[in-house]
Amino acid sequence: MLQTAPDRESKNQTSAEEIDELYCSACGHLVTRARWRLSRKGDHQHTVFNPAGRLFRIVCFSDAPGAAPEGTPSDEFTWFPGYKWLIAICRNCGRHMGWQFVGGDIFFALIKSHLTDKKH
Ligand code: JPQ
Repeated sequence: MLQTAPDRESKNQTSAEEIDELYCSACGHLVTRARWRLSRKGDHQHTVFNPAGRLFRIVCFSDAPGAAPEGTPSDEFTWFPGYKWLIAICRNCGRHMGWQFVGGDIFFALIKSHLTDKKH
């Protein structure tokens, strides 16, 4: 009998779902999804400095279930006026992934280089 494996079972085919997935670049934990990209202050991506002089390239998402906000909201030097920020860490390995911003709504701004679309 002739048998053909369904496409999805083939190792080097990637599903639309997988392409969407964005993982912690340190541990591979699923952090957010490309389809949850968000524009804030006119752009998805921003280059910002914090008061310690550290430069971050950040990208905005409406949600990031794999990142946990930590501590209490602060409005010190906030990059998004009207929003307070909390540090957001990878729920699996604890790496600093970016920030959760809380204001009229809630969104995440994640450090671009700490995300990868490649599964470990
Ligand atoms: C950002 C920080 C804080 C750290 C402890 C790494 N402005 N906060 C968030 O300065 C800042 C923000 O909106 O970088």
